[in-house]
This record gives sequence, C-alpha cells and structure tokens, in this order.
Amino acid sequence: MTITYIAVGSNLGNREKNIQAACRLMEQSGISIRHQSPLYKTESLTRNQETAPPYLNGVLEIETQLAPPELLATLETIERELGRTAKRNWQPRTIDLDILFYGNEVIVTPNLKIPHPEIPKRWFVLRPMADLNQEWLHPVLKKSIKELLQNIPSPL
Ligand code: PH2
Ligand code: MG
Ligand code: MG
Repeated sequence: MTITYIAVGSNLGNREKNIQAACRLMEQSGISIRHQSPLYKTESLTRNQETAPPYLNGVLEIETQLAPPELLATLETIERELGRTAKRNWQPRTIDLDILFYGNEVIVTPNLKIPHPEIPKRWFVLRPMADLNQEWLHPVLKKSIKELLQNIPSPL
C-alpha cells in the first residue's frame, strides 16, 4: 500500500475534538492512520488582511487502498459530516483535510493537485510533517521536508 500524508486543520468550534472526530471517521472509511503528528496552533493565514481565528494544524501518515480521487471524495464527505459549510477557500472551517502526498505520485487535475501546491510555503504543514518524516523527498522539487522547512521562517 502507498504511504500517504494528509494535512488536518481546524479553526472553528472545538478544534482538537474536530480533528479527533475526523480521525475516527477516516478509520471507519478505509483509511488506516499510522502516525499522527503533534498539533500546532498558528495564526490563520488569510488574504486581504482579513482576520480569522487561529488554527490547529497537524499531519497524518495513512495507508489506504483508495485511489487518489476516491480518497479525495472520502475526505470531502468527512468534512461535510463534521459540519463544514465553507466552500470557498480561506473561510473558517470546522475541519480541512488536504492530501499532501500520495506516495511519489504527481497528479495535476482541476480539482486535485498532488503534491499539494502550497506545501513549500506553509510552516504549519512542513513542521508537523517533519515530525513524522523529515527525510521524505518532495517528488517534484526533489528536496526533503527538512530542507523545505529550513527555507521558510518559523512563526513560533
Ligand atoms: N488553511 C487555509 C488558510 N489559512 N492558516 C493556517 N494557520 N492553517 C491552515 O490550515 C490554513 C490557514 C486554507 O486551507
Ligand atoms: Mg487547506
Ligand atoms: Mg482543503
């Protein structure tokens, strides 16, 4: 089975409970969680100087037989089950589940891009990912998570 990494984030309601609920629903949907990173609290990254509540962010290492489009559909169903209503990007949400890496696969379609294009810019993704596997190689950039993390400033 392919090793896959999922970013989890929440900035509405009981953020820690939302993340734990998402993990339970994943386990019930053909997704085995192998490792869960620590959760980091970070200021919300927003556009146009809007303000939004701070996030809790983490990364999960999972194994699944689901192919990438099925995995995406499953994660979107779980987001809806947990009451996510925000459709647009950047609005506060009870839960956000993003596929970061699916093994070494590179997928570029209108609604699914793997690796997730924002990875190299986002401390709140790279930091927890480094806790799980800092030697993981980005299949397009050919840099390790550790190197990518060294290239951006830490907000803590
Ligand atoms: N996700 C966003 C927008 N802004 N900011 C933080 N700190 N963490 C996130 O996960 C995040 C964000 C859209 O997906
Ligand atoms: Mg996201
Ligand atoms: Mg998302």
